[in-house]
Amino acid sequence: MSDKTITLYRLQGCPFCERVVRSLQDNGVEYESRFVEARHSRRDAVQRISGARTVPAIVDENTGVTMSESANIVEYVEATYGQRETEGEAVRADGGA
Ligand SMILES: N[C@@H](CCC(=O)N[C@@H](CS)C(=O)NCC(=O)O)C(=O)O
Repeated sequence: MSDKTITLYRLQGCPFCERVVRSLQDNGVEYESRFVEARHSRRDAVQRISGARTVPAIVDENTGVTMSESANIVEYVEATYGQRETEGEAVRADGGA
């Protein structure tokens, strides 16, 4: 669960972005999408936040983390917000208290 905003910079039809979307959804993480310019050269907003023009990129205000690269983002989301499933039952992060 997250209190502050996670922003996902993404592009319509981008398979790497969809992979991150799936990971956020699977882990019940709320996020805001920011769709970037299709033209690489016009992605100044992304470059300002991550240093690269590639999407996906996320900014997590909960942790202060900004990162690119879908595989790294998925790993980060699972490590930070991951929920385990045992015998078909979701294990709550707070232990069910
Ligand atoms: N290795 C990157 C690849 C991401 C990627 O190629 N994204 C495309 C959009 S689907 C992009 O932003 N291309 C422009 C660029 O590579 O600078 C990842 O897994 O996130």
